[in-house]
Amino acid sequence: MKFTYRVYGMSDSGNCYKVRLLLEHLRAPYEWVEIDTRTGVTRQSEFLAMNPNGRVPLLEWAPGRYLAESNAILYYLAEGSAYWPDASLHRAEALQWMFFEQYSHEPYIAVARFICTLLPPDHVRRAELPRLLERGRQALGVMEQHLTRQAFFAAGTYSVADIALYAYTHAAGEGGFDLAPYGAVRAWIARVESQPGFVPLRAAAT
Ligand SMILES: N[C@@H](CCC(=O)N[C@@H](CS)C(=O)NCC(=O)O)C(=O)O
Repeated sequence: MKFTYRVYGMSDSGNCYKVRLLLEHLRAPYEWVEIDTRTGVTRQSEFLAMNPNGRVPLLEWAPGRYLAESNAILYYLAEGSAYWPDASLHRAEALQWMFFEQYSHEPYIAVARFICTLLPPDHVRRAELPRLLERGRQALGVMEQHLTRQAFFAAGTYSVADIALYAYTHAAGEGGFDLAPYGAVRAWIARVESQPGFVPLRAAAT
């Protein structure tokens, strides 16, 4: 019998949502194991045995075999599907935007959202917000520039690069970002949300 993918993830996390969104697009069966990272469970030995880096999402792709890092999981699941481009240059473009997401986008937009939504209003980490907002706006500006010329991030067609960037961009308002000045980004968000199999961030996990 074929093994059903098991995803260890936190429903409210954009990194975990990326994996769920792709699995829904692919209509692939999967089991979702809800992990509340705030309890410290990802830093306990049982979880560290599965992912020594102590983070979700984590994909169990075969019994006892695990893959971490949201964008690596996207690549693994998308290969051979319409969500991973065919041409090598287009695959490289997808990777370019997935690395951009992890280095120039997620560390600012996701972290601002984390501080605003999960930490108490008087938390000392609020002091980080001005810098996070400045850097996050730079990332949104780069996306805006690209999206004024192309409908999607790699090869002009919807791919895992869009899934990786959509996860935290559409929720940027929760981190204090105003998307109003980014018209091309907002139009792209609407295009992503009209893709077959799309599910919103807060849909009940299966
Ligand atoms: N680069 C990783 C980031 C994963 C990550 O930071 N996960 C957070 C939830 S969004 C987490 O597990 N935090 C728990 C912890 O750091 O203890 C990815 O893209 O998967």
